Amino acid sequence: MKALLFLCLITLTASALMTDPSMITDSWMSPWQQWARANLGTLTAPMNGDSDLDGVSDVLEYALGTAPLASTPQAFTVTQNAATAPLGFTFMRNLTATDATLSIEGSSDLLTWLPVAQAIGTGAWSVLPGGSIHQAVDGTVSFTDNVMPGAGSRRFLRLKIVVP
Ligand SMILES: [Ca+2]
Repeated sequence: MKALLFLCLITLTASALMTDPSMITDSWMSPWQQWARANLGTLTAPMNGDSDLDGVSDVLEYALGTAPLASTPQAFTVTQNAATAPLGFTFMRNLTATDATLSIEGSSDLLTWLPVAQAIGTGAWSVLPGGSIHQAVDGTVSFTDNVMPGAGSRRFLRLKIVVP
């Protein structure tokens, strides 16, 4: 009799899970899915979507901690103290995006990109010999390249986000 009672409980629990999405606990979802459910109302939001049509993809909004349903006109602040000073930029890192890998890459021609700094999950930034980076406690990241712009040369930086 006790075994039969146990099986009935399992059946009821499974039935409740299939019909009530609120029964899905956060521990079953990836950090991206938790964020998407809380901010976009769905677990299946496409990462490359742009729910607020501000030009910042939803996965980038996730990694930067910006609101995906309210326009974020400028997610980055470019820093360059003088025309001959190294290029840099500042942005906010979402410290709860534990499944995101952030990579800063540099290029001189927009064709070949080389990594200059990377942070995986909540880990610290690893910086290749290509710049300096500082992350404040609130997640504000300030990166400064070490490539000095010269006459006729160009330098581009980008932030690449990878979420599994
Ligand atoms: Ca957006």
